[in-house]
Parts: sequence; structure tokens; C-alpha cells
Amino acid sequence: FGCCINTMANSITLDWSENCSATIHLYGATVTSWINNGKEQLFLSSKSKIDGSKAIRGGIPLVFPNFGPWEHGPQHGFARISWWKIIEQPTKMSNGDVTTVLQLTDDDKTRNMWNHQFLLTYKVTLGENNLTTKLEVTNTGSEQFDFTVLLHTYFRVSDINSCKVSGFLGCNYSDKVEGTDNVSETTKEIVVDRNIDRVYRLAGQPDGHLISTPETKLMLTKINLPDTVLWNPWTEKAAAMSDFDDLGYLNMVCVEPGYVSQRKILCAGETLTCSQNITVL
Ligand code: TA6
Repeated sequence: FGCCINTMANSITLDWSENCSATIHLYGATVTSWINNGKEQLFLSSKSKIDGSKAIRGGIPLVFPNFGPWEHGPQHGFARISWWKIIEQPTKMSNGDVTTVLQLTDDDKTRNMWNHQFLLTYKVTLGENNLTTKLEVTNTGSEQFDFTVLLHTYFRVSDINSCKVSGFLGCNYSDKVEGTDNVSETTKEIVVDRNIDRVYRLAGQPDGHLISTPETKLMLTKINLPDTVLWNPWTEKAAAMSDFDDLGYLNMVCVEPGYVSQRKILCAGETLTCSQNITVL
């Protein structure tokens, strides 16, 4: 099976086999689909815009150079609402993995918001039973800059009530819904049953996060993304988002590896390489 570039839809599809593929949209370099063993692993809202009018609601949006509300521009920064370029066509490696590389560099638009020179290089690798997304942030300017970065992964679940997420035990977190900070997690396996929006510090160490439902078990491991955001909008917040299916919260959970509780400082010429690997167990 080869790989194809669907220029009409501004997306690239990586084909490992007829029932194992991934699709990346050039808008935001957003992975919008990952099918493993014939089953879709990512959540994509049926109301999501993929015409470039707003960030894609689902898949793996890229958050850079700022996680959360931002005084210089849109929430979560400009990476997920920019058109990226393919710099390495989809390629089948000797071990069977299929990879592609996309890139985003500063331009007038980004410099108007954030006056720094940067290069983002994003490599997506599809294996028989795993997906790896690796983001390299390079400071191509002559001054240091600081940022936060996050992979905003939306996992598809058959039923949120039967989904358990582990890897947070003992981690301190800030809770955007309760308005608390520095609470320590006492639950080994979290079952999301309400609006949850937490930034866990130093989470998923060393073994990663297990996202399990009766149907599938996914293991998320990460490099240089010390924090993990756990989010589900639940009923009210889902209904308040025009691009989110009203009942979509029943079929998704966001487990988002990020470098967000502290700002990362990059000196001129320096690169941060961060990645997540999601394996179907
Ligand atoms: O990752 C969690 C979060 O920061 C939530 O607070 C919520 O705002 C979510 O991201 C989605 O943000 P968006 O800008 O995509 O609507």
C-alpha cells in the first residue's frame, strides 16, 4: 500500500495497510484520522470546520506558541490555524512504518502576533499498531524566546462512562473547572463523569497514560512533554461550542501531552524536540 496526497482536500493520507491509515490536514498539520485494525482511534466532531475558517475540532491540533488564552493572538496560538507545507512526501520505511514531514515557519502574520523567528518541523509516523507525532521547535532568530506547546489529542471512546485513564496518581494539578491549584491526584484510574479541565504536572511518568475502554487499550508515552491536560467539556460546554456535536462528549476524551506548566526558553539556534507515541495494546 502506498501513500497518497489528496491535494483537493489539502490532506495527506498514510496507508500502512487497507485497515491501517492516518490522515493529516495541511491546515494546522492536524492529524484528523488514525485508523488501526479498521477502527478509528481519534475523535473528530462531525461539525468540525476543515475549510481553514477555524481550528479543526478533533484529531490532534497543535498548540504553539501558547497554551490557553493568549494576549497576542488566538487561544492556543497560531500553529493549529496555519497552513503547513509538506517537506517530506509520505514514505514507506524499511520496517514498514509510513512517515511524512510538515513544516511551518514564521511569516508576517505570525510575526505580527509574536515577533520571533521559528521553524516548526512535524513528523508523523504510522506503524502497524502505533502512531507517533514528533514536533521540533527551532529558534531561528538571534534572540531567545519562550513558549508553551501541547499536542491536543482527542481520543475516540465508545462510551465515556466505560473509559478509564491512568497515569495521574500522585500528580499535582490545577483545575480550571473547580478553580483550584496544587491538588494531588489520589485516583489510579480516572473515569470522567463531568466537565473536567485539568493540567497535571509531571504526569504520565515513567510509564505513560493508559486509556482503556472495553473495546480498546491505548498507551500514550511522551518525550519532553512533562505535563498532561485532561479535558472533557461535558454537556453544557459541548452544547456551547458550535463545532462540537452536542452528545460528542460521550465519545471522546482529551489526553493532551504538553509543556505548559512552565514556559520553555529556547536560545537562538536551539531546538526542542517533543513527541507522543500512542500504541494500541
Ligand atoms: O485543553 C483544554 C482546553 O484548554 C480547554 O480549556 C478548552 O478550552 C479546550 O482546550 C478547547 O479549546 P478550543 O480553543 O479548541 O475551543
